[in-house]
Amino acid sequence: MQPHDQRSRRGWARTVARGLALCAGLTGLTLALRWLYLRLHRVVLQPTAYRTPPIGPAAITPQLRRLVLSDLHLGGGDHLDDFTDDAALIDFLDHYAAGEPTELILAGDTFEFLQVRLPDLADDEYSDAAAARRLEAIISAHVGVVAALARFVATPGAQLTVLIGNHDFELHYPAAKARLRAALGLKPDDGRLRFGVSYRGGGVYIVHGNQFDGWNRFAHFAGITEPFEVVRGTQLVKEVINDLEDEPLPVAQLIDNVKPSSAFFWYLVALPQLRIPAARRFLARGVAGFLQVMLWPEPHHMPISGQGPGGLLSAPALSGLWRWVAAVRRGRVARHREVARHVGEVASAVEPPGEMLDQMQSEATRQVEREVRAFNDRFAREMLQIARLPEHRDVTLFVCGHTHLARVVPLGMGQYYINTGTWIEIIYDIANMRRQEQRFPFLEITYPNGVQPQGSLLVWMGVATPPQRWREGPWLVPDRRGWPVLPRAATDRV
Ligand SMILES: [Mn+2]
Repeated sequence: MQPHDQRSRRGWARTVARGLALCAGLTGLTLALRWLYLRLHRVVLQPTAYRTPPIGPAAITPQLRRLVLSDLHLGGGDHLDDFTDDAALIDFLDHYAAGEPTELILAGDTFEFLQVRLPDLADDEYSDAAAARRLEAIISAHVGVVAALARFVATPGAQLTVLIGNHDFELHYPAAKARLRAALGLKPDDGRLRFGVSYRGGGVYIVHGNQFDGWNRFAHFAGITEPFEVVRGTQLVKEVINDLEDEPLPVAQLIDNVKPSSAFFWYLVALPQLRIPAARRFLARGVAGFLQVMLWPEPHHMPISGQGPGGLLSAPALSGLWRWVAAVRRGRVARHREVARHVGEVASAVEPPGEMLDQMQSEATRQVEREVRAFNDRFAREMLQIARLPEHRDVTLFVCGHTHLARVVPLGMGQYYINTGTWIEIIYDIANMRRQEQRFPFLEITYPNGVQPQGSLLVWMGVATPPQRWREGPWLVPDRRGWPVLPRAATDRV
C-alpha cells in the first residue's frame, strides 16, 4: 500500500468523524432548544381564577359508605358518544346508591367534553361559555342519568363528589359547574354537590390518574390557565380521533377507547383486514394524524380568545398578535387534518404484499401488549410511591381510573391500589374485536370496624342480581400467532 493512499484514507476517516460529530452536535442542540422551548412555554401558562381545590380530610364525613365510579365518558349523544348504557347506570343509582346515606364519587372523565362537537361552536374554543354549552349538550343527551343523579342527591345523607379528569377538565369553568348544579335541582351554595381535583380522607386517596400518564399530564391540573392547556392526549382526540370515527369501519367507533394514547399508532397498525382498502385508508389517516400530533413540540394552545397569555404579554397592544397566532394555529390544524385525509385516500389505493402485512400486524400486536402492560404497571408504581409518603400512613385505599382497566393491586403494609375501570365498552383484542365481559365496575367502601375503610371492587349486574366481585385480569397474553388475547384461565373462571 502506498503511503499516499494511507494518508488520504486517514484524511477521509477524519472527515467522516468530523461529519458525525457535527451531526451529533446539531442533534444535541436541536434537543436542547426543544427542551428550552417547552420549558419556557410552561412558564408562560398563567393560572386563572377558574380552579377547583382538592378535597381534604376536614371536608370528608367519616365512616360514610362511599361508591366510586370513573370514566363514564357521557357524551353528546351522537356517534362520538361512547356511553350507551344509561339504563344500567340509572338502575345502579336508583337501586344501589340510594337507600342508605352514601357518598357517590365520580372519579374523573365522567363527562366527555372532548368529543362534543357543536355546529356553532369552534372545536378549539375554550371559555366559560363554551364549557357550559358542551356540558348542556351532554346533559340533554343523558337526561335519564341526570334525573337519577338528581334523585340520588335528594335522598337523605347523600353526597355527590365529582373529581376532574382529563376529558372533563373544562369542569374547572364555573359556568359548567353551575350548569350541572342547576340540572340536579340544587341551589348554588348547596354542598351536596362538590367538585375536586383530588380526594383524601376517610382512609382513602382518590385522583383521576391522568397525571400519571405523560400524554395526559397537565402542567397545571388544578385549574384553567391562560393560554388554555391542551395536552397531547386531548389533541389526539380532538384533531385525529374524532375525524377517524367518521370512517365506515366497525372498529372506528371503538378506536378512541384504546389506552394508552401513546400506543395508538400500534393499535392502528395491528388492525386486521388491512387487505380491505377502507381499513388501509383508516390506518394511514390515523397514522398521519398521530405523527403530526407527536412531532409538533407544542404541549398546549396559544390563546384563542385573543386575550393573551397573561401578565405583561397580555398588554392590549399585543392582542392582535395573539389573534394572529391563534389563526395560524387553526390553519395549521386544518391543514394537518386535510393531509391526513389525503394520505388515507392514497393508502387505500395501494396494496402491500400480504406477507408484509401479516408480519407488521403481529409485531404491532406484541407492541400494543407491551405498552398496555407497561402503562398499567406504571400506574401501580406511581400509586406505590404516593402510598409510601409519610402523610399517607393512615390511608389504605389508593384509587384512580383513567386506564379503563379495573384492578386491585396489593401495595404491601395493608395498602391497596384500586383502579375503578370504565363504564364504556372497550376492546381487549383489536384483531378479533373481542370486548370485555365484565362491565360496570365500581368500588364500594365501607367501615365495618370503625375508621379503617374496607374496599370491594364490584360489578353491577342489574337489579335482579347482587353485585359480583370483580375478577382479576384479564391480562392480554399473546396466543400462538402472537395476537394478544384473554388468558384462558380468566375467561373460564366465572
Ligand atoms: Mn382519563
